[in-house]
Amino acid sequence: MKSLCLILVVLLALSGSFGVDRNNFKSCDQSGFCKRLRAFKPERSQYVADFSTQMLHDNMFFLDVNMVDLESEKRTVLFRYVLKVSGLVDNTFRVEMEEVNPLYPRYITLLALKDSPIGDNLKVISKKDGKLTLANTKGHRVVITADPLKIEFLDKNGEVAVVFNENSLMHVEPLVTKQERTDENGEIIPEEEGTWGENFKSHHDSKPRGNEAISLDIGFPDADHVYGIPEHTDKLALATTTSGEPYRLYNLDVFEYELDSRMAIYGAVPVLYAHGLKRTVGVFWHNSAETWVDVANIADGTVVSSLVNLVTGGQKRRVDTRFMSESGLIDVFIFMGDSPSDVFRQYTRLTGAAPIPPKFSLAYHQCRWNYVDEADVRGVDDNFDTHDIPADVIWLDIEYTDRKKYFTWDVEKFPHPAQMVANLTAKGRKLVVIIDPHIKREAGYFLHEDATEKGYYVKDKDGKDYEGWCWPGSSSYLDFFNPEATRYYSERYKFENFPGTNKDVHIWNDMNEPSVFNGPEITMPKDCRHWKEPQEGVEGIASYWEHRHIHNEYGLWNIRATHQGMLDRSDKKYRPFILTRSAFAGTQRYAAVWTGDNAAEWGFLAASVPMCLSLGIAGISFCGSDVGGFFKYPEAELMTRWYQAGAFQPFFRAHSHIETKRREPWLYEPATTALIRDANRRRYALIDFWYTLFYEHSRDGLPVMRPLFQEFPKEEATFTIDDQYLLGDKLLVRPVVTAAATSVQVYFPGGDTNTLWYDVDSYQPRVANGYANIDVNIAKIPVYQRGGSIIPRKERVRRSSQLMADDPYTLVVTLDANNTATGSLYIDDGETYEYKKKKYIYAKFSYTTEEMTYTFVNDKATYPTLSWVERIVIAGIKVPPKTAKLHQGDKQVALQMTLHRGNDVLVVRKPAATMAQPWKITFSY
Ligand code: NBV
Repeated sequence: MKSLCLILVVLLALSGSFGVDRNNFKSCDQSGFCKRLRAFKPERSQYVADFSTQMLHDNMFFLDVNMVDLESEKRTVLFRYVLKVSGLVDNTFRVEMEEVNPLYPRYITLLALKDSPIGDNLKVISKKDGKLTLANTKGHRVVITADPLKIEFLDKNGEVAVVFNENSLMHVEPLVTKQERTDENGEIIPEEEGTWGENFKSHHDSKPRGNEAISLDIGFPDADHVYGIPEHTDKLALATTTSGEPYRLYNLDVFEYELDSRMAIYGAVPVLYAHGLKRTVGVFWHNSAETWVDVANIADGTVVSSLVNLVTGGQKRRVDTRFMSESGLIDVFIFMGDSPSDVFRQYTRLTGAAPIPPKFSLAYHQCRWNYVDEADVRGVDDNFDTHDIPADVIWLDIEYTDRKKYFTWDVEKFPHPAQMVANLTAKGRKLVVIIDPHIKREAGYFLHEDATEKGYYVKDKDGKDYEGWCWPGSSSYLDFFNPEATRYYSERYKFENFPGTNKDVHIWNDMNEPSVFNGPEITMPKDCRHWKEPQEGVEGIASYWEHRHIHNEYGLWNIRATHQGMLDRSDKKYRPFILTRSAFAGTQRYAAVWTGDNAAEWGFLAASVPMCLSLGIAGISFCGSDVGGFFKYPEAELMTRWYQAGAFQPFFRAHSHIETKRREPWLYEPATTALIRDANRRRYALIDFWYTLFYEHSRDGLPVMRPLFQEFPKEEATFTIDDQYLLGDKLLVRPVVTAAATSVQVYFPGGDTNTLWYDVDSYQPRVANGYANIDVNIAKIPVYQRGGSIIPRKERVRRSSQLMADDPYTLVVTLDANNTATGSLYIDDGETYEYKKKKYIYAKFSYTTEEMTYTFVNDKATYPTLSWVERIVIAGIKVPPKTAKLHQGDKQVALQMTLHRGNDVLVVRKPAATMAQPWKITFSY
C-alpha cells in the first residue's frame, strides 16, 4: 500500500491547482522572535561598552558591554556581555558577543567553518573621545564607539564600509529561568505570550529555554546593492523588505515553491555581500538557527522604516540590513574585500571550497522518479546510445528500495543491482541512488533496530525517540550529533553493507532539511533534542541541543556522514559524488546542490540562473536545477531551452515527478531530440573546460558561475544583471528562457577596455558596448568567448565522458585587442585522490603573435595523459602568419594552417603535440 502522503502528493499534483500552500509556512508575524524583534525599535541602543575592561590578547580584543536601563538615573546594568573582535588573515574581522556567565551555553555552529580561522595581527591604535580604534596589518580599522555601542569597519581609505548597531537594533535576549516575577506591589507580572511556548497551526513548541533571540543591524555605506543569503527564488540583487516579509533562512521542504519569493526553501546560507562603485564588502552571520534578514536599500526610494534612521540622511547610496536569529550568539565575520572576487574568496577561505569533483559528475545526468526496474534502466541507458546522446549517469529515486528502507533494494524490481551497475560502467557510466535521512520504523529493519537499541535517533522534547511521518510512514531520524550514530551511518555505505554498490555508485541525499510530513512547517519540531557531549554535573536543558539551535545545519551533518562513509568504503581512494537538497554554509565541501522541486514552466527555467548565481557566490558553485522541471510536463520548446540552459550550468541533470509523462530526449519529435543531442554534445565538448574551472575553484574558492559584476565591478549596469553570467572569466552565457524568442538582449560587458566577445558558433567578434539585440532561432544558445582567452575542447563526443578521457583537444584561441590570449587546463585521472600525490597536469596556455606556449604551472606535478592537440583555432587574427613550427622536446615540426571566414580565423591543423609534455609553436610572418 502506498503511503498516505504519496497519495496526497499525487492528488495535489492531479488537482491542477499548482502553487505553494503558504498556510503551511510561517510569516514573520507567526514566528515569535521575528515578530518581537521587528517590533523592537528603540530610540537609543541600551548597549554600552566599558573601555576600562579592554584587553588585547594575540589578535583578539576583548571588551565588556553592558545592557543598561536607560530609564534609571544610574543606568543600572541589566545584563553583561563580552565583546570579542578578532583580526583574521585575508582582510577579515570577526565579532562575537556573549553573555557573561550565561545560564546555559549558547550553540555555536559547529560545521560551517572548514578550520579554525587564522589570526592576523590586531592592535589598539587610539582611544579618545569615547572611541577606541583597532587596526589590522592591512590598513583596515575597527572603530568602537562606547555609548551607545557602535562598531564601524573602515576601509583602507579610512571610510566606513560596514557599521554595526548604528540603527540601535542590536539585541541579545538574555537567558532566564522560568519563574514568576512580581512587580513592586507583589503582583505577578504576566509573561509575554509565547515566551515559554509557541503555537503554529496544531503544533506546540515548548521552548524550554524561553526567548533567546539575537538581532543586529548591519549597514553598508556607499553600497548600491546587497547579494547572497540563498536560497530564495528572488533576484540576485536583494530587494528592500521593509514593507513586506524579510528574507527567511530556514531549511524547509516547500511543496510547489513559488517564484519571486523571500520565503525560505531548502537551503540557508547566511552570507551577504554589499557592492557599490567604491568597494565590495561582506558579512557571514555564523548561526544555524532560524534567521530572518531585512534589507533596506536607500536607492529604492521606498524605504520608510526604523531600519534606516536619520544617521543616513543625505546619503544617496547605502544599504541597511538587519539579521534576526531565534538563538545562538552574535558571531559575525566581516569581509573587507575590496573587490567582489576578494569577498567571495574571503568567505570560502573560512567555509571551504568544493574539492575537485569526480569528472563524470560534471557531465550529463539522467534522473526520474523513478526508473522502475532493471529493464527500465537498461532501456534508458541503451537509448542514449541508439540516439547518440552522451550521458554519464542514471539515477534511482526512492522506489528502488524495499518499501523506503534505505540501503536495501526492492528485490522484485532490482534483483541484480551489481549486474545493472556493471552494464553501466561498461560504457563508462555511473549510477546514483537516493538515500533519505528518515528511517522507517519497522520491526526487523536492521537500521531501525540498531538505531533504537543504541539510542542513535533524535529525541523528542521528552527524551523519547522522535517519530515523524515521511515516505516510509512512521519514521525516525538519525542524530548525527552523536559521533557513534554518525560512525554507524557512515559504515552503512561500505560495499559489504550496501550490496550491489561499488565505487561507481554515488549518492543523493534528499529530504534532509529534514522533511517531516506531519511536523511543524513540514520539518522537525524545534524542541526535539540532539546529542551533546556528556559533562559531569550537567543535566537538564544544558545537556542537549535543541533542534532549534541547529536546524539549518542538520543536512550538513547528514552529508558529512555520507561523505565520510563514501571515503571509507574505498579506503579513501575514490572521490565521492553527493547531491544534497538542504544546504548550509560549508555544504560545498561535501556535495553539489540542486534547486529542488521546480516545475516545467518558463519562470522556473529563468529562475534557475539567479538561484544558482546566488548559491555560487555563497560558496556553492556546484549547482543546477531539474532540467525540464520536476512537476508538470515540458513541451518541446521549453524542454529544448532547458537542456540548452542546463548544458551551461554546473550541475546538469534532467529529472521528473513520478506522475508526469515520460520525457527522455528520444520521446520528443526527432527535431527536438536533435536539439537536445546538440546541447548535450556542447556540454561534453567543454567537459575539460568545466573540469579545469572546478579545479581552479578548489584552489581559489571563486565561483565557477559568476555574476557579471564580479568580473566588471566598476560597470554599474552589471550590478543587477542576473539573466546572464560568466563561466570562470571566459564564457559569457545568456540562455534563452522565454517562449517563442526570436531575439534576446545580451549585455556585453567591458566596453571601457574594448573587450571583445566572440560568438562561439561563428567566431564573429563583437566589441563590448552594453546591450545588443541578438537574433536567436531554436538552435541558438547565446554563448560568447572572451577575447584574450583560450578554451580547451574535445570534439569527438562519445557515449560518456570517461570514454573521452584520452581524446585529443581542439584549442580555441580568441584574441583580444592586443592580439594575445591566455588559458588553462587541468588533467588528472578524474576519479581518485592521486592528484594529491602530484599526479596531475595544471598547465597554462599563452598566445602572442610570435608564439603559443603550453607550460606546466607546477612542473613537479605530471600526469601521463594520452591526449594530444588535434587542432588550434585562432579567431580574430589580423595578420596571418606565414609559417608555424611546433617545438616539443627535441622535436621540431612545420605545421599546416588554413584561413577561414573573412581570413581572420586561422586553423592550425594537427599539431599532434602530446599534452603530457610542455610545447611551443612559433609563428613567422
Ligand atoms: O524522492 C522523491 C522526490 C524527488 O524525486 C525529488 O527530487 C525531491 O526533491 N522527493 C523530493 C520527494 C517528494 C517530492 C514531492
